[in-house]
Amino acid sequence: MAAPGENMRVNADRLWDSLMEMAKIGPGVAGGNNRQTLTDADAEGRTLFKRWCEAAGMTLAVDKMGTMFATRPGTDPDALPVYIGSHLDTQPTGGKYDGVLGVLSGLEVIRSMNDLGIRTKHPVVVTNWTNEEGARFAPAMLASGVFAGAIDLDYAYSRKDPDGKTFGDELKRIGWVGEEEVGARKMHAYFEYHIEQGPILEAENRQIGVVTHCQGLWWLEFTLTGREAHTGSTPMNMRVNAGLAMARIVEMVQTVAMENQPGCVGGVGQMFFSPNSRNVLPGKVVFTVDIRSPDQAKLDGMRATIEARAAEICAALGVGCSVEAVGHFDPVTFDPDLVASVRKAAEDLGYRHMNIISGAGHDACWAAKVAPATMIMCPCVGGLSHNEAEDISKEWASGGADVLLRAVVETAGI
Ligand code: HGY
Ligand code: MN
Ligand code: MN
Ligand code: MN
Repeated sequence: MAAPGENMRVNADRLWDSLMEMAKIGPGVAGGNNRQTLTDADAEGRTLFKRWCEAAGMTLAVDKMGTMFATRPGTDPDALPVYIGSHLDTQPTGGKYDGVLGVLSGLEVIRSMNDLGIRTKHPVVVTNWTNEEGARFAPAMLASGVFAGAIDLDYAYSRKDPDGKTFGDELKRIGWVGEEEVGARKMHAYFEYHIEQGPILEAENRQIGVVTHCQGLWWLEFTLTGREAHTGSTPMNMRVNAGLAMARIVEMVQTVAMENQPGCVGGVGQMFFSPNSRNVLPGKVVFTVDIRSPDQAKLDGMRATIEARAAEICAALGVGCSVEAVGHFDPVTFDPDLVASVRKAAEDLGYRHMNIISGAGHDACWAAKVAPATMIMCPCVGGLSHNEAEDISKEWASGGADVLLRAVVETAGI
């Protein structure tokens, strides 16, 4: 048995096989996955993960948000656990690795510690957070937000999907409402391993991203009120056109993000027209603006500018305008000691690495509010994610998991 610290690596083939096995559940239409939160496919993936965790000697607990915590005991039962977490839910046209890599690499760390005969002082817990994506129920990182005390449990249960189904009803329907109070657990440390979902690591030919920060975000849900009217017979000067207002706001968001370069992004990914008929001017348009920046002042400044300009655009068109912040967290600085343990592990393994700021949001962002937390990243092909063509190599996958194994063992202590 290799003692800890020598040739201590995960089993790359076993990790890859588990990723490919999980990818069979909730397949997409173009090689990726559609395993949206609280669907039957999500339930199937949870059951598979539970079976794998129990086979690795872990015991499972579930909290009232359905988050799964699989525990491997430590030699000191009083020591706070070291957590490894991410998510098994996917976008509707998601890839096979976003979130899943982090959960199954956590399982692989346990499997590898079993193989290597490593007994850590602190227990180690592998976590599958419910509804990280926020695609079906906004906001993203919902369960970890409740865990961190930033989001109210009842509010989370009330969130509705586009079909009007509530989070609470769907969680009950799939049979994954746990007993545990959300946030009752205390963490010694939290690690999340994730694909970069951007182009930097691949472009810089680095295998490991040492994640020092994560940018903050606002999700602003706009509801515009126009007047339903015939698209053919209504004169142009008589229209109260919510669709036109929406188009001008989308363009304005792009302008504001570009005015705030470097380091800001903004865009719109979801919109609903009502009545959504080809020859009826919309009476109501609902859409979500997603803006992000690692700079707190720029992030909040963009929000203020966008809301002010949107009000002007709507006033000029006689369109009603209301906006609700349905998602938010401030820019995150990860724990310097844990960041150093990730960097040291990459150096000991001889993996090319670099510091990086996470462009995407993660459950680690909420975990960092209640415990020392950090992240590890690997490249993804072309920086592409939230696309069924999302792709990584087996080497990239296991390289980050090797770093995770070493950083967790160092932090959990022997
Ligand atoms: O929105 C995000 O950044 C994450 O992918 N849910
Ligand atoms: Mn993710
Ligand atoms: Mn995602
Ligand atoms: Mn804030």
